[in-house]
This record gives sequence, C-alpha cells and structure tokens, in this order.
Amino acid sequence: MFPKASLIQFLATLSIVSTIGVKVGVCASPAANPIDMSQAARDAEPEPQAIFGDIVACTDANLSGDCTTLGVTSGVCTCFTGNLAGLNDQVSSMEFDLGAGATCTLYEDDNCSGGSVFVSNTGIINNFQDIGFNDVMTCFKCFQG
Ligand SMILES: *[C@@H]1O[C@H](CO)[C@@H](O)[C@H](O)[C@H]1NC(C)=O
Ligand SMILES: *[C@@H]1O[C@H](CO)[C@@H](O)[C@H](O)[C@H]1NC(C)=O
Ligand SMILES: [Ca+2]
Repeated sequence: MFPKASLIQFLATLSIVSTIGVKVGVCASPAANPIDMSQAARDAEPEPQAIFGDIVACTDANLSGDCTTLGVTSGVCTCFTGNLAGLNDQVSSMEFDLGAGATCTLYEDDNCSGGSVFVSNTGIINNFQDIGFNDVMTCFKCFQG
C-alpha cells in the first residue's frame, strides 16, 4: 500500500495532468475557443492594411524644424489631428520614402478635402513655397506604386 502522504501527492499530480489535458482539449477544438471567429465574422473585418513606406514632414524648409516620420498605408486619408496636431498648417518640407510609382495627394482641409497638390515623384520637396502650399497642409493620402 502507498503511505498516505504519497497517495495524496499522486492524486495531486494526477489532477494537474488532468487539468492540462482539459486545457489542451479546449485549445485543439476551434469551436470551443472563445476567441476563434466564424468565417462570417472574419469576412466582416476590414482587411488589415500594411504600411508600405514612410514620409517625413517638417515644419521648416529643407527638412528642418520639427520633423515627424509617419508610416504610410495605401489609400488611407491621414490628417494632422490628435497627436499629429502640431503639424497642422505647419508643414514646409517633406520627404517621401514610398518606393517606385507611389503617388500622394496633399490636402489643405480636413478629411482630405479643399485645395490639393499631387505628388507623383517620391523624393524630397524642400520648400512648400515652391508648390504654393506652405503652412497649409492638413491631410494627405498616398497610394502604393
Ligand atoms: C534650403 O537649402 C538650400 C540649398 O542648400 C538653400 O539655398 C536654401 O536657402 C535653404 N532654404 C531655407 C529656407 O533654409
Ligand atoms: C470624410 O469624407 C468621406 C468621403 O467623402 C465621408 O464619407 C465622411 O463622412 C467624411 N468624414 C468627415 C468626418 O467629414
Ligand atoms: Ca490646413
């Protein structure tokens, strides 16, 4: 016969094994997993969009002053609100590091509206005065090439 202490230890070990067994069973069964989504739920989710490059927006000409680097997602209107509000109506130069064929439109007003400038070359615009757009930009939208 087992000494009593050993038997308790054995039962405790058995109980841990059995708990692990149940957990593994739950994980292995998608239907029982509460974070598993149905196909319909997955279809309803917006496609996650990938950042395909960066822009650097600066408050002074020649990429000087306060410069902020932003990841760019194709087709998404990004506006200088919230934690980007410091750039609103302040941008004077920009660098576009978006790869060949990318295009951007820079907008004067909220929600990618109002006056705009189309940028088809990726590179640097050293002085927004040269494109008649100094200290007015509020939003931009870029497309991957
Ligand atoms: C920007 O750099 C160019 C070339 O070095 C210079 O001629 C120009 O004066 C600079 N512009 C400003 C506003 O600093
Ligand atoms: C932004 O523009 C889109 C497209 O015109 C429109 O559907 C949306 O309501 C606008 N959002 C705001 C906050 O103005
Ligand atoms: Ca503006």
